[in-house]
Amino acid sequence: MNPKQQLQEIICQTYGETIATCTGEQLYHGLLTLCRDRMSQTPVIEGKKKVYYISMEFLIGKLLINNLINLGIYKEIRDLLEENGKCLAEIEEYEPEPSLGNGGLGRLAACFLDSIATLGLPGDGIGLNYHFGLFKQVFQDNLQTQEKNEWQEKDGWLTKTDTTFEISMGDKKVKAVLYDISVIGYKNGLNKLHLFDIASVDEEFVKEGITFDKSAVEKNLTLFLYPDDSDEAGNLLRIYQEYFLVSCGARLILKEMKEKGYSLHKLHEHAVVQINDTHPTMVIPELIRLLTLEEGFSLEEAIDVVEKTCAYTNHTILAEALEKWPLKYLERVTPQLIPIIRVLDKKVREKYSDAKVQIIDKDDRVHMAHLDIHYGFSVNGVAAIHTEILKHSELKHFYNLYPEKFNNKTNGITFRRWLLSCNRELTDFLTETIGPKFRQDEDELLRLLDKKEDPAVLARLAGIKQTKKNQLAAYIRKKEGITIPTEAIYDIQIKRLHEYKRQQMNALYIIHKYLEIKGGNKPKTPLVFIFGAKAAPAYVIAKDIIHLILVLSKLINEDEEVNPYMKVVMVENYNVTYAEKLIPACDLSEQISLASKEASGTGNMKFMLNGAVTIGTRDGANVEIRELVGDDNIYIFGEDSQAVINHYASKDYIPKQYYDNSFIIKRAVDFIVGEKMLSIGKREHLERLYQELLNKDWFMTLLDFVDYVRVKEQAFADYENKDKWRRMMLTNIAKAGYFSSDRTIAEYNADIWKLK
Ligand code: 26Q
Repeated sequence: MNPKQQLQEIICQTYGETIATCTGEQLYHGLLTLCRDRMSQTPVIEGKKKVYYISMEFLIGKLLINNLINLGIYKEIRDLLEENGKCLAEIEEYEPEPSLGNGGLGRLAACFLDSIATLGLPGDGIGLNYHFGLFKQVFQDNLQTQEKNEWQEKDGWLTKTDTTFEISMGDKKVKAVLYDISVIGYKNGLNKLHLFDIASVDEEFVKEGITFDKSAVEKNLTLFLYPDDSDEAGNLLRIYQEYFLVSCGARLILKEMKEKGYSLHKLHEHAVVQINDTHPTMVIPELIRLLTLEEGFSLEEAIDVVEKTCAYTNHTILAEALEKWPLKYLERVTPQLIPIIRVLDKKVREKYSDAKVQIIDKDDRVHMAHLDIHYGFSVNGVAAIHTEILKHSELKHFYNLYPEKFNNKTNGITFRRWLLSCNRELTDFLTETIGPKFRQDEDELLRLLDKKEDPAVLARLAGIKQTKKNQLAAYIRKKEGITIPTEAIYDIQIKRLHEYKRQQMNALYIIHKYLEIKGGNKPKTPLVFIFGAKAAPAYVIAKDIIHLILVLSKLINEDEEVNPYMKVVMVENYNVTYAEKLIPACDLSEQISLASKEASGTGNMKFMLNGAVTIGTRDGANVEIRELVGDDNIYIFGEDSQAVINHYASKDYIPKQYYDNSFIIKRAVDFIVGEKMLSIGKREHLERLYQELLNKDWFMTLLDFVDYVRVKEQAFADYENKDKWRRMMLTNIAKAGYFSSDRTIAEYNADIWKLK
């Protein structure tokens, strides 16, 4: 049956309605039924070797439109709905967004699942089924507060399986239950995202906001995803979650291997476990434990097989994000792993005397990354510069031991979600202009370069950007109650709030601009500055920065003298769904992390693909974007990573000196604690931030600020040259093919997984 007829039948049978008469919610559920039915008839991807992508996070976003696209029935369904006066975008509003990730690392895992299936490779995700996921952000009095995020539906994508395991953690025992979400490749077969839960989970356990008794693991284990800076009390719970994930994952892998009739002695020929940052590192000792204890392996052989099966991806060089768990915590949560970790540590000590490469350090902390590097066969960074920093700086002692293990896999994004789904207008235009092949072969985008001097093509690109800005402005008016002009430059910074990402530098620029306008220096085209960012609940300075931006937004948007020329919006509860609306509307993409600190970034790639021009530092994948588009099609500023690394080494960066020596820095920084700000904002937060910038500024905002202002002014000036800007847009889109996660996954497969 064709999909149109099938949907009509589903709606008629379940609701006794037609497509024209049924409600949006009924249509949503009808479409769910349609997709699930078609997916259940899609063949599972098979092969003699399979990758297990094990991760604490899978930030998958809404699935309806993505699944329609990958099933190859999107256009038919959209047309049918339109014929009946319905709109898919409105129907999508009924779908809750699963919030199973913090940010980049989780979203990358989701893009990878899409690409693995699209390339027809056998590969499943293994993660946790957090009931309330990452918190929902709510602004109150210009401050972030946190609430639980209820995303699970009675009738949704998640299906309960009958796979269960008993998991022991110290004196606690829980029953694990497996839930699955089907992952369908673009016009290809089916893989799975396996999400483990506990049978005894108790949703009623949550009190105010997101507070709950952290000790009752049998009830709370899968309630929340831990935000990226845990407080003391949360550390143990985080370790319980990590161990639960890996123990379930390891059992599932061994179970599947046995079901397929493979010998576990050849595990590495049939399975590869990709460890997404150090969070699932305990899968290594857990696999060794299960193989020795339950499968009769000798310890030597178990270690040998596991070492050949596990591969590790590093996503960060921030010291505070590298997991080092106190041995005494692990003793409480996973006493059964301690003897194994000790053996693994001892074997390293027998071979290498260097204290820097030991697994257990002198303070009895277990360095999870060290475990991965010694007992995995591959270590990869996520962008060229990041891998170079790992090899020659952060992990250089390991690189000296195992140069052959190190490799780079520059991140990518799935074009199905970040182009086909979020930017229909651009997709249709590209199809018209360069043909449909770019959907499966990203290099085809290069053909757009032939049209660089074609005024009609350039005008169409500008027209599409305008359409997306109009749509975004309407959405922001509805969601945030803020009106932004549509004939304006949209400057957007959306990512987790972290000092190293330097939202505070962007905020200082906004102050600068505000004061310039007050002084009569008005921009030709109005400027709209948009932010979206969640701060980890315990990250004080990050929350102060949110306060700064929200107060600026109030002050500026209400100032009649200035608001015709600029507006500032911080969207509430930024998530994947919001990103899909913001990215296509962007003119200037803010990628301004302190050089050396952003491992890769993936938002930068999404913006580029949608025709935004980047303003950024020479950090992460910005470096590769710059190489691809050339200096004329990107705005680069600030000191490079080597200079930054040198500043840290010689401890010679003193922010106060920059403040004292620059009028524009001093003027902007002082404004934070000036009368105007204090009349709206809270002194405690603004003063703390002011002091931080002046006396610490660990991520060197003031170091790069003057150059940032210079380059940003240049970008805004260039925007006035319509042809020039449009050609930059076109070049960015055309060169974005390299950042398809299909390319990234093909490289993982060729160099690490070797599935076929
Ligand atoms: C660690 C310990 C305890 C609790 C939480 C954590 C924790 C959780 C999440 C530590 C780190 C994260 C997330 C890291 C992350 O998202 N990294 C980003 O990964 C992207 C994909 O590779 C890169 O593009 C980004 O540059 C990188 O910041």
